[in-house]
Amino acid sequence: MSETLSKADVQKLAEHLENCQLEVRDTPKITEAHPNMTMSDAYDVQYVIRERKTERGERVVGFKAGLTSRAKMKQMGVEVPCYGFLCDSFAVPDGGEVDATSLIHPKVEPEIAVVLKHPLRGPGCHIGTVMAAIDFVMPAIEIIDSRFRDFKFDVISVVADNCSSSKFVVGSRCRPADQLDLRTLGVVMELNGEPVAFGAGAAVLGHPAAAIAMMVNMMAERGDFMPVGTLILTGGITEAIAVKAGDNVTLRAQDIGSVSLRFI
Ligand code: OOG
Ligand code: MG
Repeated sequence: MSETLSKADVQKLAEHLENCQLEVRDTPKITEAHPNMTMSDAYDVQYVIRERKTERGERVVGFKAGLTSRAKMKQMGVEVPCYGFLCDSFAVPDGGEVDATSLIHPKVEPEIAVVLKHPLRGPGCHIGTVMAAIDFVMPAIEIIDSRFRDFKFDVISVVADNCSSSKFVVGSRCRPADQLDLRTLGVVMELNGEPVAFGAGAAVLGHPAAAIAMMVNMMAERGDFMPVGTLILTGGITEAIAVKAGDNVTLRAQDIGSVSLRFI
């Protein structure tokens, strides 16, 4: 798909969306003002946001898949999976605190995360290559915070907005992938001690490694790849749950331990 936005418009939209994140304010979805924007334009905007962050000294430590489960697609009304980047500044320590006033309207989602021991490059990346490249698997809670008003967007807007990326926390019990069945690996997410979301790895495109292969092949279209040591969030297994100051969130994952955080 070719681009319809000028370089100046891409820069302007990237600056606008990143400022909404930094200044904790929402915005109407950007396709309202740019109805002809393409997916390629949207990734151009996302990559400029990435450049803006790295130019300020942030490090890209990983990538995330978005909208890879039916539950997420249904909740957001968007049926197309997408990917975004994760910076070191997004990381929250396990058991740590997140200041709810630093976010617009945060939601949490249970995810399976992996770290790579080999680089992954498309095209032609498949589950087998991905499994061979995984060093270990960890439970993760992703905190998403769309910059769009009322969390309402289309796929073009959400890709430009780095797929709502905001914060993430990963567990510290690292298990090699060959000791786990990522399809049947179960997760229970608790909000203030109440179980609120349940699922298993297969909810993510049938197998979390399939989501990674898909991302790698999409990245290849832009000449991008995943280096050794990349952290990957494979996508929300269940619908995302809204949170506010005072909430405690714990994810209990089968065989790979638990991870938690608190909103203050
Ligand atoms: C888009 C990001 C989706 C996931 O895991 O599906 C995502 C959104 O729902 O705001 O991170
Ligand atoms: Mg997610």
